[in-house]
Order: sequence, then C-alpha cells, then structure tokens
Amino acid sequence: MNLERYLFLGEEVSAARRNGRPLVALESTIISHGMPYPENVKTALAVEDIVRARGAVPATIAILGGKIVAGLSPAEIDELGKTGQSAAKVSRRDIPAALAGKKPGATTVAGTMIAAQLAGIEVFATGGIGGAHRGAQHTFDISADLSELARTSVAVVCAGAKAILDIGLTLEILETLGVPVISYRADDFPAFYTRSSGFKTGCRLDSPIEIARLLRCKWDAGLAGGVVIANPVPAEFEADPAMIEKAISLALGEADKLGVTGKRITPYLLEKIAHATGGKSLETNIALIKANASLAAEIACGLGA
Ligand code: PSU
Ligand code: MN
Repeated sequence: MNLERYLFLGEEVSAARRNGRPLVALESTIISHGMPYPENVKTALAVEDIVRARGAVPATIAILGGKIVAGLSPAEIDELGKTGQSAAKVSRRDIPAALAGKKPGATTVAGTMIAAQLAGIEVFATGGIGGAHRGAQHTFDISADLSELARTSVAVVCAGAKAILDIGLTLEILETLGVPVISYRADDFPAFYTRSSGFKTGCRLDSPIEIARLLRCKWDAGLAGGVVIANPVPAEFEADPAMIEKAISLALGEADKLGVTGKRITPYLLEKIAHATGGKSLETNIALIKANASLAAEIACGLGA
C-alpha cells in the first residue's frame, strides 16, 4: 500500500518533474478557509505567477475526487475558492476521509507537506504555520503542523506563526521536535501580520542560497523532517501591532463566548480579525504570501543549482 496511488500531478507539475525543474508547493486551506472569495482565487493565481516569474513551477495542492492533486488548474482553484469553508480542512488525520469520501478537501500546512513530499517537492510557501494556541497548556490545542514538521522533509516558507497563537510556546515545541527555525534577513521570529514577535530564532540567514545549503546538509545528513523558514512581512505592508492586538483580543473573546474550538478556531479568528481591521489584515496577508512565494521559488532554484 502506498499513498502514491492516490497522487495526481497537474500537467505543468508533471512536465517540471520530467525535466528536473524546481518546484514550489502551495497550500489550499488559505484559499478555502483563509481568505474570502474572490480575493482568495485572485491571490492564489497571482502567487503561482510569482513562483513562475522567479523561475520555478508552482504546485497548488488539494484533495479532489478521491485524489491528492499536486498542481490544480486555474478552474480547480476557482472552484475551491467558491466552495470556501464548505470544503473540508484536511490535515494528516483527515486525509483518509477526504480520499474515501471523494469530496473537495483543502490541505493545511501538514496536509500539504505530506502531499509535497509524495510529489517530490522540497519547498513549500504558505502564509503562516499553525502552532500552539493561547491556553494550549490547558486545551492541548496544538496544530498538527508542528508534528508534521518533525517528520516530513519539506521546507516551509512562512511569515511566522500568527499572533493569535502563543508564539513562545510554539517555538519551544518546534525546538523539542528538532525542527530548525530560520529567520530570513532578521534576528527575530516574525508574528505574521507584524515583522517581529520579540522572540529570537538563533538562526539568521541572509540569502536563499545559504538556506538551500542548510536544507541540503540536513537532508543529506539523514536528518529527516521539515524546516521553518520565517520571512517577515515586507515593512511597507506590516500592520500596526496595536491594531492587530486589539483585533485579536476581540476575536478571541468572541470565539470563547461562542465556544468555537478545534479546527474551526483558526478560520474563525482570521475572519474576525479581517473584519475588525477593516480589511487591513487581509491586505497584509496577501502581501506576505506573495513575498513567501518569491523566496520559496528562489530557494527551490538554489536547491536545484
Ligand atoms: N495561516 C493563515 N491562513 C490559514 C492557515 C494558516 O494565514 O488559513 C491555515 C493553514 O492551512 C494552517 C492551518 O496549516 O490554518 C492550521 O490550522 P490548525 O491550527 O487547525 O492546525
Ligand atoms: Mn487545532
């Protein structure tokens, strides 16, 4: 039994694999659950074009018709964008149900990492990774993204973990799990909407080629598992920290009152924050995912060089 029999490669991805071209995986939960329609589809397509412009080939990943698809077509991206939160949010544990049920499934960071590894893709760009939620000491709400990073050998380029999380706790867990965390052209770990969380990563690298070298060393040395590459949002798109913190408090309060927990909490908070900031957080979200796609493509090219 092998998951590979469930894998379907889009045309562009399939050709890239044949020709040994650099590939960048892209997730789909950010499309279905992370942003409203039509900004989600517009952003997903723009992000693919950025990857192409940097000389790599994009592979947007989702589960469709009982297959893990690496390389969605524009029509499939549009369909998933319209389906929105009615699509299943697919992390590791949800893959069997999504495959057997043949219903549309948007892959999270964890789900996308599994698919990327299967498709032979080493670099993946997203917005923010999941992590330990505030109060995780009591609720145990720690994203499966963290345990996936411990076991699956894919580099994840992100703008950090969202400030809705407990960033200190998230970094502690990544350390325990043996996951390298790199800050790109910064000393601190970024906080998604803002450039700094106040926590240091202890590993700063200033060029895509140095990052590619670190990845190759890790995997050549037999140290399986992922790497977090934290790319602070470009300064001109950084959100005002006070505005974000206020929006987060508001959103967390409402989530608590309504009893929103589990896999619904991240999409719920993102939506509330976008609303509370009058769309400013969405603008930041779009800018950072584009910057991450660009860096991921450069790293993928570096790995192939
Ligand atoms: N970050 C975003 N938008 C998102 C997510 C993260 O900016 O939509 C999604 C990612 O797919 C991530 C998931 O893997 O949320 C984490 O969810 P959970 O905490 O339930 O594991
Ligand atoms: Mn969770």
